[in-house]
Amino acid sequence: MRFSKFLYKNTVEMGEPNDKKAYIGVGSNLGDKLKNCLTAINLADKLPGCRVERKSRFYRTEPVGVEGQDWYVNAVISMRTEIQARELLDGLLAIEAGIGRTRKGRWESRPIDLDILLFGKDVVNGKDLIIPHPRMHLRRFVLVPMTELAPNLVHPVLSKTMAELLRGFSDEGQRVLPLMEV
Ligand code: A4P
Ligand code: MG
Repeated sequence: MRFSKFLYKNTVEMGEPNDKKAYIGVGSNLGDKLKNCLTAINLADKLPGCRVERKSRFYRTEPVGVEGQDWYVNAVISMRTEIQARELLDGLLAIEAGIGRTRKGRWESRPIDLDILLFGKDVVNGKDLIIPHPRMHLRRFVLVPMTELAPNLVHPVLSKTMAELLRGFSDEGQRVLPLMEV
């Protein structure tokens, strides 16, 4: 019995290189925010080689790092994906453009923002792509939904679980409230 379990585990691991679990941060603070998020999640599920597995609740979140912006709607989804992180980023950028996002300035209000938070245990430090997302551990609007989905998941650089990263984090200036309508 023990032996067959061992064999099974190895078989699963051998099949994994092309199939990673990615976590994507979804956010909107312009237009019909919830609808924009739902549309983006639907389209992410249709990207070639990608399947959305789970989604967190939606949250109303205080804008972080910007003055005078409307509150955001934020969520996190997990997906299984057979494509490379770079291809996934291109797919997410195309979804953002399709929902009407244009880029004028950094951290401007946007109908949709899709960030790759984690891509398996990969650590990427490219010019256009950094994984884990370099600010995810500083943001309650990411850590609250991440902890809801995967409290024991370990951040591959900081070596702390999502629940540990969230613990003791003050909500001052970073309020995150469940969106009751969903
Ligand atoms: N890029 C590099 N790494 C990644 C990654 N892991 N995932 C590059 C996605 N993109 C990544 O992003 C600029 C470029 O970052 C991309 O073209 C890609 O090549 P962007 O989405 O155009 O710009 P941005 O979102 O304005 O900048 P950035 O730095 O991604 O901002 P953040 O960190 O996403 O912060 N407050 C609340 N409550 N909720 C929010 O969702 N979001 C922001 C934006 C600020 N405050 C917020 C929220
Ligand atoms: Mg972004």
